[in-house]
Amino acid sequence: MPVIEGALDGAGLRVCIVVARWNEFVTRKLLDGAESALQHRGIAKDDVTVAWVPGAFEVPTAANWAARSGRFDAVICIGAVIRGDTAHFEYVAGGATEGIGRIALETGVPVIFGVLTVDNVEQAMSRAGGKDGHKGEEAAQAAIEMANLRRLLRAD
Ligand code: INI
Repeated sequence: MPVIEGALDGAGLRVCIVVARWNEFVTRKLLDGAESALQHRGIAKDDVTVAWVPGAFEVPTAANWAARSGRFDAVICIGAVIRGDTAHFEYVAGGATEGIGRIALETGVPVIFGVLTVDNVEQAMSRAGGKDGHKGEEAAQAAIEMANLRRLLRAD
């Protein structure tokens, strides 16, 4: 029975990171972790493109452009949606989540969900290199694994 996994070897892969400026004190930490993890796994700095967008709601738009460009083996989406007192959270978080998932399925390019959807700043910080890990690093690893798995599985 064949069992395959994407290797965590980034050599030769080209990655686009789309990052939201909203809550930049969190998203910059996630970006730093993602960039470090990509380099740690062998991706050259010149093979990583960073695209800033206003907020998480705009992340899928830019991710869609990047995924369809043919220039990247994976797209990493980074944002931080922090719950406030209004329904805005649900719309922004829901829009980003649905959009990112749809682009991945429609394009076949790995589009990785590195968007925090949390109740407060404390939860965000603990997931951006604090006690609950580093979602930026995790997103980078997921991107490499999926880009390599795609090469093993896809028909074209
Ligand atoms: N964008 C975020 O990335 N995080 C948030 O927490 C957030 N909140 O809370 O409103 C947020 N809103 C902006 C949104 O992403 C768009 O940039 C804006 O609505 C313009 O389309």
